[in-house]
Amino acid sequence: MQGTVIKSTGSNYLVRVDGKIYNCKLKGKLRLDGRKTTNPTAVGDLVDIELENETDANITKIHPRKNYIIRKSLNLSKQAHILASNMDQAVLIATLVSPRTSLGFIDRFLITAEAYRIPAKIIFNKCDLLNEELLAMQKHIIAIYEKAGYPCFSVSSYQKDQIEAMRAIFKDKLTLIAGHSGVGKSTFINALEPTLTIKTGEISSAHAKGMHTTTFAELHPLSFGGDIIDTPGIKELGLVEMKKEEVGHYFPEIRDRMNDCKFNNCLHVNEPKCAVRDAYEQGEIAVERYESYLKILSGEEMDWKEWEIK
Ligand SMILES: Nc1nc2c(ncn2[C@@H]2O[C@H](COP(=O)(O)OP(=O)(O)OP(=O)(O)O)[C@@H](O)[C@H]2O)c(=O)[nH]1
Ligand SMILES: [Mg+2]
Ligand SMILES: [Zn+2]
Repeated sequence: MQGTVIKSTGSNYLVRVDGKIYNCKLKGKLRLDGRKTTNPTAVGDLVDIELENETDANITKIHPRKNYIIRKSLNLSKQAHILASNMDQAVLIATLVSPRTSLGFIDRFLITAEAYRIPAKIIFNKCDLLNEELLAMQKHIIAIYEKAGYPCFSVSSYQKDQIEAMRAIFKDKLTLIAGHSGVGKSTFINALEPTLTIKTGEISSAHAKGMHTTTFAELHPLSFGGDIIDTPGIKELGLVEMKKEEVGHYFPEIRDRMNDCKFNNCLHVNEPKCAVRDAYEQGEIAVERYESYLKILSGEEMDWKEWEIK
């Protein structure tokens, strides 16, 4: 039988086959690219299972992954943790307040998604908490990312009609939901699919940060079609190691223009006849994004090696 891994907690895996869920163990030692992983099987994996009884089974095969995101374990550098696999898209839940998501974090998320070739979207949540000034700021931020080619949305997870309008984005897709702890990932998913009752948490009043309520990634079915993966809050996103010439490839608005630069090794800083600088000076590329690009190019952001590409 073939199924989908919907949750992995250490040595146990939940595998869904036609809506029925089996408690599974992994047979033998399956490895990823000859390298040890803390979880050889991850949420989103397509696997073959052999039944032991009505409720238990063994995973005997992991099918090749369309894509996956690896998170290097912080203490054991050789160990890797696969966060999720086989995604159709990745959606970042961001908030301007309670907690605040920085533009740098959004950029690192988008670069990661570009590196994995996973289409990305951004949903700004908790818009019910925004005053006029913050609403104007959000409008400005949304314009930055839409100009770069990323679809952006503004919602409150407490507004039923707004969340219902979001369903079209998720229909028939396998979506990874990511974002800081406390931005409302689980709350949003519960609102999107009211049959779900995922545990949600409070925001600490002292620091306006989340409490890391969700501790394991879990795939939830959507009754209108598709699946959604809720993940634990991410504090920081490390960047993949990349050469200077590669950085521009992970910014769609730079990637789309770099073939028109005079020099094919153009880094779009101060080279003559640079199509990217020209576009930037014409206002076609957002100042914030270009500055973010320069920052990463200069190596300021290059220390983050927690995440890796596949
Ligand atoms: N005002 C407001 N509060 C919200 C909204 N969405 C979520 N919250 C609140 O934010 C808090 C955190 O929500 P969660 O859904 O647990 O956040 P999370 O992103 O899943 O957090 P982790 O599981 O820790 O990563 C809860 O108290 C929610 O009620 C919203 O749109 N507006
Ligand atoms: Mg959560
Ligand atoms: Zn250039």
